Amino acid sequence: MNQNQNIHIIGAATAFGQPRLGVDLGPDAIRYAGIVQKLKGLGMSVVDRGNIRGDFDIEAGQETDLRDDNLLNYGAVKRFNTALAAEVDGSVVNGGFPLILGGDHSLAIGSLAGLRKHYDNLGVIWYDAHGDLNDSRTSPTGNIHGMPLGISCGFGDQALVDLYQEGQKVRPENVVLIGMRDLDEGEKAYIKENGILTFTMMDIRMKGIKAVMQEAMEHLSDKCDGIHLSLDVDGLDPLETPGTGTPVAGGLSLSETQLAMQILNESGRITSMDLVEVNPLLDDKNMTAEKAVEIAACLFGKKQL
Ligand code: B3U
Ligand code: MN
Ligand code: MN
Repeated sequence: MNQNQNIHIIGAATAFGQPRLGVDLGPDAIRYAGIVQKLKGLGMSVVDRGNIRGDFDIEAGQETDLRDDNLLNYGAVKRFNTALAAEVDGSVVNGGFPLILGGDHSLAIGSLAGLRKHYDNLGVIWYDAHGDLNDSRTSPTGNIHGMPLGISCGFGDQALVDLYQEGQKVRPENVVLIGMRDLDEGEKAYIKENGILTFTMMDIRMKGIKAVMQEAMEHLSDKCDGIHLSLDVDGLDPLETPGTGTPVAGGLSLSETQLAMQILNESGRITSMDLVEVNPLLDDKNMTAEKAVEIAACLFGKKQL
């Protein structure tokens, strides 16, 4: 990581991509857990650009382009992400490292759309229990937080695919999935058809997280002009990060995640990050937000003793 980099914290206070209230409080929970002080303590320059909310009341219920009822809160997700994309774009224009705090994972539609303006071959590391590769036909829930990576790869509702800038934002061959243990049938088919490099929890148990992260970076380093880390705290085991809406047992430990972040830091190649799905209303004494701060600190150079 470039030590001179100016971190721009962007609070993406959205819960529209899923049904559980409180994930929109995630950015503030992570602030209360001390993210700004922690990153400044590592010598980073940090600017908190506040929260994106968006003005959703005025047009609520007046969607004209929704032809599909398995895309819940469609209009709100679309408007929120358009605002977020502009903010992320502006951050990069101003020389920042966008650190987007969520909020549910539908926010990655906006962060990747904003980043697309600056990268022709953006790599994406998707650290998550889930693939988030559904579209409205394959989704078992209609929750858009299960779809952002598919949408960003150009698969799904056309207006969401075309959000902020027309077309695909990320090529599937530039994506690496890490921590997978809850994939829907349609997602498995999409991964296979597109040859997405995927590390399930079983792969991680067999190879170790160090080898997995090295393989991920080897896959992306030469061909990508930037690498975005999209980290869903449900990638970790729910014993570590209970404050999240769709916990799945058998996940990564905090120490594996610390090591993964250290390897990414040492690569010097990560150019932006989403840190998502922290829900303080489901948490135990804000411990999930505290873990989120620790994860970010390791990405920005904190070393274990
Ligand atoms: N794959 C399921 C569950 C899910 C996806 N992302 C989260 N949960 N967080 C779905 O709803 O698409
Ligand atoms: Mn996710
Ligand atoms: Mn997830």
